[in-house]
Amino acid sequence: MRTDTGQVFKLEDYRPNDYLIPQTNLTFRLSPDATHVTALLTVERRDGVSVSAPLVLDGDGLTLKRIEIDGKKVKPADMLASPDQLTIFKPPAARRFQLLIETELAPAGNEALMGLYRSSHVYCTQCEAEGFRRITYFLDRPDILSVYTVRIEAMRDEAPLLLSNGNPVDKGDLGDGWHYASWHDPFPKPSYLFALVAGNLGQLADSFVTLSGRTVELGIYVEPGKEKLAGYAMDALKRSMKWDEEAFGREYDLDVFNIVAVSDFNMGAMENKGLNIFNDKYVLADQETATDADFANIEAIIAHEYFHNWTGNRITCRDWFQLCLKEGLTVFRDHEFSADQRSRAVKRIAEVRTLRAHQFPEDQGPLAHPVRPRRYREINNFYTATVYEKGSEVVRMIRTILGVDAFRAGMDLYFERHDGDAATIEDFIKVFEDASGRDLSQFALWYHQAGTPNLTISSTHNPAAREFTLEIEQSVPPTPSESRKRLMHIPLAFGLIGAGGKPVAYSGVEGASVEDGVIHVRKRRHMVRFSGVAERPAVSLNRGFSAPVTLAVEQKTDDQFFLARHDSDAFSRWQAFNTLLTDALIAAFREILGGKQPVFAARLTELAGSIAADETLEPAYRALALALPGEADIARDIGRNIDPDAIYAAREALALAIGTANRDAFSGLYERLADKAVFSPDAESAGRRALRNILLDYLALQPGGAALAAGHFQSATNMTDRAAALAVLAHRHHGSPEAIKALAAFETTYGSDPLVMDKWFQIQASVPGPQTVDTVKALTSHPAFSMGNPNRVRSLIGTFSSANQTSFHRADGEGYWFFAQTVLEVEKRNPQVAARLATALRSWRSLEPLRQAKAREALLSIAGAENLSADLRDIVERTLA
Ligand code: 0A1
Ligand code: ZN
Repeated sequence: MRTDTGQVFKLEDYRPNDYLIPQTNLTFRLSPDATHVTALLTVERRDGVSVSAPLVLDGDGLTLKRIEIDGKKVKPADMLASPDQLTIFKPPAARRFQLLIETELAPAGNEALMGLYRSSHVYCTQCEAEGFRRITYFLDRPDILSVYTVRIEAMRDEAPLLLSNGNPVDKGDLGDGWHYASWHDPFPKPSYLFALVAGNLGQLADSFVTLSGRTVELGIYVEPGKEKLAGYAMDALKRSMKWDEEAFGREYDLDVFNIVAVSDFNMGAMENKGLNIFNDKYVLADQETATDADFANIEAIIAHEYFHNWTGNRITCRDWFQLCLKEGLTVFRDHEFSADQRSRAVKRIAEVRTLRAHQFPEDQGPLAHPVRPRRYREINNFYTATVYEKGSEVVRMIRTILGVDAFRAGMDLYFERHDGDAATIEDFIKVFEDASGRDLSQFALWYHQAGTPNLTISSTHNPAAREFTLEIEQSVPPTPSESRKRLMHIPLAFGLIGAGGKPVAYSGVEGASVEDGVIHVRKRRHMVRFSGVAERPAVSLNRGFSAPVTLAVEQKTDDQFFLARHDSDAFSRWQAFNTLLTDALIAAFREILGGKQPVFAARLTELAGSIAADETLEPAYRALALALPGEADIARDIGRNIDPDAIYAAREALALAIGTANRDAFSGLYERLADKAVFSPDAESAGRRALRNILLDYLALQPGGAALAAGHFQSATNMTDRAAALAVLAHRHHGSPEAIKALAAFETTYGSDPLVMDKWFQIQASVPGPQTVDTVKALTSHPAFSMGNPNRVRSLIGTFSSANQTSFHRADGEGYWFFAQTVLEVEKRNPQVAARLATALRSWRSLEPLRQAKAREALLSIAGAENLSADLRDIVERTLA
């Protein structure tokens, strides 16, 4: 485990290395405890660099076995080799030389899952961000692009399949039960994109003919016997390849494209050139074992990794500060893909909900950082919602500002100008400036400045002057190490809506530049005057969520109700209803704290009923509208002095009120939505299931609810319905005979399927109430649970700490204590997963004082542990700072 050195990496310190490595030849002789890696590197001194410049290579826990330069052994006096670094004091005077390095690794004991490791006896690698240095000494940084040739030798029994990046070039027998395969990747790439897989895996094969008529062989490799479960992923891959040709003009460039699913993986998946490695959760699916959400995630992640081939691989990042260059852009691309494959409006609402749930709290807490950070201690901790999700929103805003055509011209220029480069955010912004002639310098602050901007907006109408005025004021809150903020360029899409939901025309506008329904907010304060407006319109603001900001709008409740029924922008219509729900929940929270029973306006519960019944709206949209804001969302809107129990009570009260007011209608609709057709994972069928399942959640609080949910569970023909019913029983009827029976039946049926058991862990870890701390503790001893498997840890401990407000934040602090101990236990094996878990405590300062004190003690107990990893120390210290 890499312990903290206290070193801080700074963007301003970037400089190219003195050396390049244009070619890398690797030979792996695989064995679980003593794999030998021979790296033959062509090293080249950069022009202008002194011949006396030492060559300093990165390592991480390496054992050096042999080192030669141009075929001659390097003398001990001419070098310094530690597990974490290799220095050659005086490399040869010739500009180019050959450096041979042999290292020995023990993949079977690698529980950090970085570098070369084993997952269920399959050898695999994970090199982003700095895992390659756990394989051999190298210039392990993204601006060192090298052409790789890889030879893998293994026992044929143990590893009949041998894969690496690029195209296969050779294979054969070596005698004594050994065999080999060689791969060559003609595209120069950084070391973080290197990959190797060796093992016994089943294959699903297919092919794709590209735009220019080349045939690409496609392979998805999974645990033998599970090939059929990769069918949806394969279909998603082919759709992704086609879409990237149509939407971005991007064609695939190798003869083969392989995907391997492994069951131990730190993240979702990895875009290694020509050999994507996936967490099997994002590959394996059928109706029996996967939910509609799983299918949608598979489609999105397959697309994401595939799209990286151009945005990440062909054009990579100069350094890790530029991570958003590939991630924000690729998330934007996968969002657009999903929007085209599914319902655009529903997709947008879901994206915004995710952004608010994950990125807003990050941006508003101690871990806030710019989309392009300027410093880091541990880069693994910067694979964040800010870099990914906000990074995607920034790209979306560029498109909004430029318009679709100029945006596409900018993207074309990006691919043309930077193919083969390790590029920067400045390069990216420049292509859009050059393609459109616009000045994006103020806009670029979105990359450089942390924090969620706020817009305070009020309106006035002067009927005599036929003038409607919007007063808009921007502010950006201070964030760690950035107390003073500069004014941003915020593209605010809007609509003025009159009676009947028709757009209101205006004859002129002044006070801000307004183009195509977008107000360009650039100053601290704008008075935007619309002339020729006879009647007071309702204003629909931040349509389509055109900017990732918070709004404080002074708006009449009547207008909100009006917008929730009539806004022609689907996102804003959803937003209007969601705002009404949030306002009602916050009011109820205050009533509960004051010892009162909350009462909800009849027109709110009626509106919920009419949205549910509105056949002009797609079912998936109605399901999203009926999903009450989550407890954490409500907490974020309240802001401080949070009492999670009171929030929970407020939310339950509203769910009960809506269900009670609409019982018969919900019940009738629930019956009508029962799916009689053959199962299909398509978005439309999934939408009907989503609506029916949310209705079940409301009806479960009504008389006969437990029996209804139990019936739903028993008659379910797919995992979406089964898991939804199980969650309803476990959450709404905790401890009831129906819940106990269903949990046991589920365990019996799926006990040997780890991915399905993850759902069982998740459902139990999210049961509200103080008792769940004990349930989760007990489940850590369940035979299907393992502290060494990231999916299991995330399902049980991650769900408990980030999706169970009343239990994790138990008033006596027991949730925090258990959590702190568990984080330290996970850290011994896997520091990266532990550090990510620990972020669950990032909003501790918004809790009420007693919980705040207990959360702080738990954080301090982690911080005080000995030999903390760089990963965990970085998170905990920033959280406490
Ligand atoms: N580049 C991947 C994310 C990723 C990052 C680090 C990993 O190793 C620990 C794995 C994957 C993506 O964006 O999908
Ligand atoms: Zn990515």
